[in-house]
Amino acid sequence: MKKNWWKESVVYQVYWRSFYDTDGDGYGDLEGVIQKLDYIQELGADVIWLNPCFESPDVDNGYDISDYRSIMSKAGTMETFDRFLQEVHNRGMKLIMDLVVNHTSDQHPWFKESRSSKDNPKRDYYVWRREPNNWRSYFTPSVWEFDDQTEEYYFHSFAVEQPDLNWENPMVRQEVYSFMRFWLDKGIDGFRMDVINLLAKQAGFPDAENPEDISYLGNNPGIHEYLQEMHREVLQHYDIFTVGEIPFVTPEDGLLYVGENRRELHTLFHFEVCDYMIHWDMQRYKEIQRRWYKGLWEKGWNSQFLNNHDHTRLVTRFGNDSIFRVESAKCFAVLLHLLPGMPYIYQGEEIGMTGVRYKSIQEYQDIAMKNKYKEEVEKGRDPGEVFKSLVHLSRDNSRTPVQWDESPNAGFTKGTPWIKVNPNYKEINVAQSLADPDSIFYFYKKLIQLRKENKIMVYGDYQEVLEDHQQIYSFIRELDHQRWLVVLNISELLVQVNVPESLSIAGKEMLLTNYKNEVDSNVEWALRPYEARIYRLL
Ligand code: TEU
Repeated sequence: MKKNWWKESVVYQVYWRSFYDTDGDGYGDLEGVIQKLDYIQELGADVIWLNPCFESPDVDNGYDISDYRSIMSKAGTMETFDRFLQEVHNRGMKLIMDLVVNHTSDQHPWFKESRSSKDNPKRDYYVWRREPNNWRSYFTPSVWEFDDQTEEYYFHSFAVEQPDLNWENPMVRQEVYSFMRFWLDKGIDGFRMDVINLLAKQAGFPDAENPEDISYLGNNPGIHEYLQEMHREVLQHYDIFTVGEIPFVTPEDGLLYVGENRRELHTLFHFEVCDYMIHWDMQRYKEIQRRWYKGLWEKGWNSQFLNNHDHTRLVTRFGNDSIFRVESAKCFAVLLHLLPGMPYIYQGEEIGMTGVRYKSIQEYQDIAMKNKYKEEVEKGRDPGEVFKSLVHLSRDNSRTPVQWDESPNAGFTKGTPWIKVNPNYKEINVAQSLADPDSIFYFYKKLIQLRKENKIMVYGDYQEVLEDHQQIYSFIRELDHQRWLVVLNISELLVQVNVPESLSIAGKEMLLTNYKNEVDSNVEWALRPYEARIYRLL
């Protein structure tokens, strides 16, 4: 199997506005990330994924860009960015930025021109139609917004303030390639590409049978021609890494984006788990991993994640964020770092931060949640019911400020945080984690070190065992003459399993576990709640 630096990397995601605020405006900033780079380096991460920090009216937290060549003032200046990039490289780490080119902000000069008149040379930079169809967007009941100026509708896959670019227009593509080169020539190490398989639109925009299933937004004919052109014109000219955010795809579709002979992207995020699994579902998760391993292994590279800035923190959504918070956090860490693919750590995951429950919709900031709340209440649903139905998957669950210590606002800011700090910061914070040798932080550090020293975690074949077990997730990784066994009890139960001789762990070296001592049982596999173990069989 082809070896690449990025395949062997662990990525740490920095949602800078909630990371560390150095100027007291209540928003994290790039200076704050610079001041915490030693912390990220100590964890052992190789690559930093920075969420968008370009000029933006900030309607969707930076995913609505109005100038692709400048830094949002909340985040800092271009000088801060250049110093940040230098400091990342000085520590031997790499930086990937967020490429948001399916849409811009409606405040981008391109859109201001485009909506000004039908004859404007930039009219065709966006998607205009005289008649809407019945499609809905991620954030609104319709993808079409009527514009009084020219009495036509423009297309938006997300908020009305995020009009989609028309990728059929070669001028648009060249504009994008030009500013991609601008950042790559600065020395960044790649891109995380936002909803990159939404660029091509369905010809003729036919009405959908089920408008609620928005998969019509993505994976449409023409998308691979665009990405192969991007590869030809930009990506192949740099030693970089790319990961595409790619919803609505099967492993077969996914391989068309990341196949090593496709000359498109290196890796992808698929959303079969995060977009559809509300709570932990063992059999469903195993089945998804099985299909993607079979579909991609030795042909394309997958990613492993269970939370990010759009998806609720994993201990709250899939684990146990109260009595077994530490055990479940460590258990899922082993799962994500031992499964085939690149592991991503979302800021705060390494200390076991949890989701949040604010008391009212007014305390939430996320446009997706606020839009959905408004849409459902306008349909006449009970506001209280609607609110309750939205809190579990609200994106704000993972956007609360990083909890650095027990000081006011968890040491995140000397000002008023843009979003309320999770009230559990006195129990859960970085200072406490760094002071405790058995903390989740040091467990992640050990896992990452294990990966640096053992390529079996990167290139080892994967073979599941006990496929049908409801609580136990177990598999073998094998490379050359090495064989590792991973055993995870992903439940709150004490689980005892009689296993065949081939899986006997008697006398086998235990490489890592999240429990101090062995459980006293005469059954070979006896595992406590969220117990995780890695054995060297050969
Ligand atoms: O997210 C797209 C999005 O809506 C994700 O929540 C979803 O899980 C995924 O695409 C699969 O459907 C991206 C950004 O991550 C998000 O923060 C932005 O709001 C959005 O695009 C628009 O740029």
